Amino acid sequence: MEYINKESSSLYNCWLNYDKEVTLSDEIKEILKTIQLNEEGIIINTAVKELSRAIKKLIGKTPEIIKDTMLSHIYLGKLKDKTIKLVPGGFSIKKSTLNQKNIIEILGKDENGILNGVFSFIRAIYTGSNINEINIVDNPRNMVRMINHWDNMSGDIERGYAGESIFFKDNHIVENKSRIRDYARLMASVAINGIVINNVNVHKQETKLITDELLPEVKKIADIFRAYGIKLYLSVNFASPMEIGGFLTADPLDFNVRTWWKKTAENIYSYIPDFGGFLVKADSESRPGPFTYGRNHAEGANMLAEALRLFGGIVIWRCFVYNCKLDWRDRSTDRAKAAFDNFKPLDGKFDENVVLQVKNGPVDFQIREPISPLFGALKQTNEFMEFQIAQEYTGQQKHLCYLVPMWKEALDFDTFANGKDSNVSKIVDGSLFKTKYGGVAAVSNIGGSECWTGHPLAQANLYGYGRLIWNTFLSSDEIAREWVKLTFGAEKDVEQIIVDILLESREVYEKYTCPLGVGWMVNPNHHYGPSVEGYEYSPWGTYNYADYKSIGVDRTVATGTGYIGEYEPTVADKFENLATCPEELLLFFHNVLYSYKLKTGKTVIQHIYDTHFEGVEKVDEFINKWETLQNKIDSKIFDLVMEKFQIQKKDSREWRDVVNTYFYRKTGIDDLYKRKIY
Ligand code: GCW
Repeated sequence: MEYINKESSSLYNCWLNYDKEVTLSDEIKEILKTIQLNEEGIIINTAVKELSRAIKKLIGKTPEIIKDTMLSHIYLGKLKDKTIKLVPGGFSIKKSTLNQKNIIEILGKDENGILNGVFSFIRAIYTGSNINEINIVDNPRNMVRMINHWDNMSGDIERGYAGESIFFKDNHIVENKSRIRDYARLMASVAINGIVINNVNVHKQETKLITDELLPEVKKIADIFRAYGIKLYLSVNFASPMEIGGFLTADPLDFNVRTWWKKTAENIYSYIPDFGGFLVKADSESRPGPFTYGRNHAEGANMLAEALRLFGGIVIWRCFVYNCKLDWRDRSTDRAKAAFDNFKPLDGKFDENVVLQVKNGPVDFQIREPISPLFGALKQTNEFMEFQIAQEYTGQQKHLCYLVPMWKEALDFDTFANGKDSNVSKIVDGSLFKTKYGGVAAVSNIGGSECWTGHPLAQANLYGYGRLIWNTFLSSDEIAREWVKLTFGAEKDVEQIIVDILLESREVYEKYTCPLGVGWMVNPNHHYGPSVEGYEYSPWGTYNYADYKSIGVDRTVATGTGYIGEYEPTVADKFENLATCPEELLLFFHNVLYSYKLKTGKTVIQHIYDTHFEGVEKVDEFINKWETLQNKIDSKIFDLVMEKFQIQKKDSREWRDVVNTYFYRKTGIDDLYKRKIY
């Protein structure tokens, strides 16, 4: 891993970069000199440390920490006032007076709440809020706010685009854990409270993470996380009883197998008393699972749930289950249907401490997908949303793609599962169907690169993810603005330029890549760069059914795969009907002629040509705008972003040319404007 001089690197400090000019009134400066604290606790200690660290930068002096004071001060503690409603992790911040002195109270529902309150207070200062009138009550929307790492013990990260793992190296857990501490701090600052440290594809070495050989080191990571209010979780191999337990079976109904899991859980909790639980990918992409024994997913998950229940742990069972060998010539088969087909019949069959984790779209983290129909279809099962912060299909942290708008769209989507206003956020937070666990998880985009995310602007996705799942009512614009202010400072024109670029970036990426929701036009396996017919599991022809006349996957009930029928009727009708189908998803749901007219009056083929030209022009615009920031922002960030933009410039042209040429040759239809198509 790279050596990093942390204090001086704005790349490394991300949005916790406190070396910025902030104007504070004398009154506030006076308050910041003293912290009053009457409680003890591991997380409270962290809160005090974090607050002191920021204050030192703000007033050039470490605050005094005392039990009792008649002076102006910040008060840190748990909320006692019953009139304010806080949920776990929630907090209130208020300026008031006591004995004629000014005070600011940061009060948490619990220790986590105090830490969240402290980070929120620091954020308020650095984003230029009026601290003289601060008065906040803030509760999380989702109780579980997770990050999933796809880190392997070799040090590689599956779909990692920002360097090597910060947890593992050469099949060991890293010895120097200071970077892990810095990471926990970053995550706690956006209220993440759960982290899975290893890949859902659990290989031989990672299978041992739940054994005495590796648990002493895993414990050290859990200890670091705990101080930041974060629980550690592990991905486990369903076949562990065979791989490390010496069994000949992993059958979930086998008594000895169940006992083995119980003992294993007990042992884990002896090292990590607040261990979060297991994340499981089973019977998917060649991972072992209950199917081998003729058992279903509920039987598999419930076995693990039974082992964890006594200790308060949960099983997070992924729904990314599909048969990658499907024959695409049979038009009734459809990968998009797989999660629903596997899990809908099991609704209500899972134990109380099992959560199903569902990817936002039915296929796989494409730049544009409809919501997975499992949101709404499962009515008696805990359900987490799974997003991907890592940009596997969205430019791999070489291209800029601010993903918050996409996540917001998914969370805001109305499923009509319980009548109108049954939006996805109400399902994943547990409120719509009164399920016990609510939460959101996302695949991490960090690694050992100095700026953590490879592309410095991809930090906005990491930050934005945390902020959005805490408060799903925040807009993409508000989140972008906060991040820019915290990272670059409060200069108005800098803020506007960067916010504009971020907000446009997803559509720009979409323009020069996959049109109208068709998806999958990437190179097989590594998923970077254009290949119109590149779907790796489709040896029988293109995934998107493009021929010389038409393009798109017919997923209608009337003539296609029937996938649309998995939605509630109100939603299904909208998608089924060409006139009401949202056009950005047209080719996800329908196969249409190239001459089909869109609402803009353009034909589909002309839309493809135009958007590909426009996308590339937009990248050039981004570069021009970015150039105006030279000498106005940190030069290392400026240079690194410029370097990435140059890659995006070159590669967006490749996308444009490959896609446009493909369709020009396939259809023989000229571009209306006779632009050069290679
Ligand atoms: O998107 C696919 C990825 C795999 C990944 C899988 C999953 C971890 O290409 O690399 O495996 O999804 O989500 O399990």
